[in-house]
Amino acid sequence: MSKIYPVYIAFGANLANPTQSFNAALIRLEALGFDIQARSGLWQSPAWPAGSGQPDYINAVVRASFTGDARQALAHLHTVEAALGRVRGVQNAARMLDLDLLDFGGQVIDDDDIIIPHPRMMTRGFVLFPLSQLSADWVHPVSQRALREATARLPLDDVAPMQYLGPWVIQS
Ligand code: PH2
Ligand code: MG
Ligand code: MG
Repeated sequence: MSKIYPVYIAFGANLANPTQSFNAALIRLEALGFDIQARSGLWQSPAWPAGSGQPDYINAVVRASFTGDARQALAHLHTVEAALGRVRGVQNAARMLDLDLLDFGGQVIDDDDIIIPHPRMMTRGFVLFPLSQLSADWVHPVSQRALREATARLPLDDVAPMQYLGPWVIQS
C-alpha cells in the first residue's frame, strides 16, 4: 500500500516534561511507520477551558506520511500515548501526552470510533497556531473554512495568552 500523505498529528502535554515526551513520541511514531516530514514550533498556553487550575500545556503539530488506514494510525497514536504514561479517564484531565489525529490525507470519516478531521480543531488556538506554521493554506474538507479564517474567529481571550516558545529542536 502506498503512503498516505499528509497526515497531521497534534501533540499536547501538561504534565512532567512535555518536550521530552514529544521527542520520545516522535521516535515511537517513526518505529510504527509514520514518516515525520515536518514539525511546527512549540506553543505554550493555559489549559483549556480556563480556570481548571491545571499546568499550562505545550502544543505542537507534525506532518507525516503513513502506510495504512486512518484507524490503524489512530490505534498507533493511542499505543504511543499509553507507552508514554497517558492514563485515559476524565475528559480534559491533565496528561503526559495527547496525540490527536487532525487530518488524514483529507479524508472525511464520521464514525463512532473515529472522526476525521478532528471535531474540535477549528476552534482551538493551540491547534490552529502550530498547524498554520506547517500548512497556512489548509482548508477544512467539510466546512471549506480556511485556517486563517478559523484563526481570525478565535475569541481574543484564547489568542492573547498563546506564547510561541520557538522551534522544536531535537538534540541528537
Ligand atoms: N487539550 C485538551 C484540553 N485542554 N488546553 C491546551 N492549552 N492545550 C491542549 O492541548 C488541551 C487543552 C484535551 O485534549
Ligand atoms: Mg486526544
Ligand atoms: Mg486533545
